[in-house]
Amino acid sequence: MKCIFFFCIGIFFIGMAEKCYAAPDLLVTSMAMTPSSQVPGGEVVIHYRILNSDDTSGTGGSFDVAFYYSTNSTITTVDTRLATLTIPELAPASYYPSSSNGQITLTLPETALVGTRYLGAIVDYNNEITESNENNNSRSAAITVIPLSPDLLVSTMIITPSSQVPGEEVTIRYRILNSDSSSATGRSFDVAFYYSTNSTITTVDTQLTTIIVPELAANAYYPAEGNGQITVTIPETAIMGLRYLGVIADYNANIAEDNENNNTRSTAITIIPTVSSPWVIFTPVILGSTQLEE
Ligand SMILES: [Ca+2]
Ligand SMILES: [Ca+2]
Ligand SMILES: [Ca+2]
Ligand SMILES: [Ca+2]
Repeated sequence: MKCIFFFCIGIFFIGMAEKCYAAPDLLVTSMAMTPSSQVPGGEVVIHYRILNSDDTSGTGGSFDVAFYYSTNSTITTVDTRLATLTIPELAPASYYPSSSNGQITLTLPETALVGTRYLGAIVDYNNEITESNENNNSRSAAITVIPLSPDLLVSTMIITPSSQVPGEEVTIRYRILNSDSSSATGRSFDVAFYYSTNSTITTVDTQLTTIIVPELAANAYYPAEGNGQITVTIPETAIMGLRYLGVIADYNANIAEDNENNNTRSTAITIIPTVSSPWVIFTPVILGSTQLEE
């Protein structure tokens, strides 16, 4: 009997508390994204909608919603926060935006792991609004994180002069392109320059020099403006006639690409004999030095 009494008293006070303590209740009613798969560092548009579901209490002021990247579907404030938005005061039983979904563009972390991951929102993440229910404020949706797939090309290769003797220098003007429209390279990579007896350049040709190219965004060139320029020396052993200099982007295969078979470019160069006989050049020098010694 005593127990029933206290139970009834308890119910009475809970009922009183609910009546006296009217409060808003914020929810995220919509959380969708386009595209549904994206590479690390890529952009995703979130379509969201926020509701104050309480029939009688407004929020009394603006509040914030935060958007997160998470490796699981439960979004908490320890997940990776990507953006925040301030939402204006919401009247009882009203939505933001009032008539359709809102949109916000998020950038996936560069470190996002390939596979099924989650983007989510927490309304009033910093708890500025006291609500009748604080445990229904988050919502998440799955996204497939896909691997980066840049495509490197050598878009320009010009040699000056177009003929040279063995052991002398030529200037190569070059330009490197990441031709993929959505994937950055994610890191720097190496480009090598070669001498070859034929127009097909491979890593077994004679490597002349290498350069490091910084990370390239989607559809980005290196250099960003104009051509790069590098000086190389024709091997002393180069054979007279039509030979080739070439470039291989990512020659040491550090970047996984959509197409690994379009990374080379070559340009012909004519290897010419030394203009004058060594005797003509060196004989006076030898004579001169001999005379000085006397
Ligand atoms: Ca709530
Ligand atoms: Ca709250
Ligand atoms: Ca390529
Ligand atoms: Ca590659």
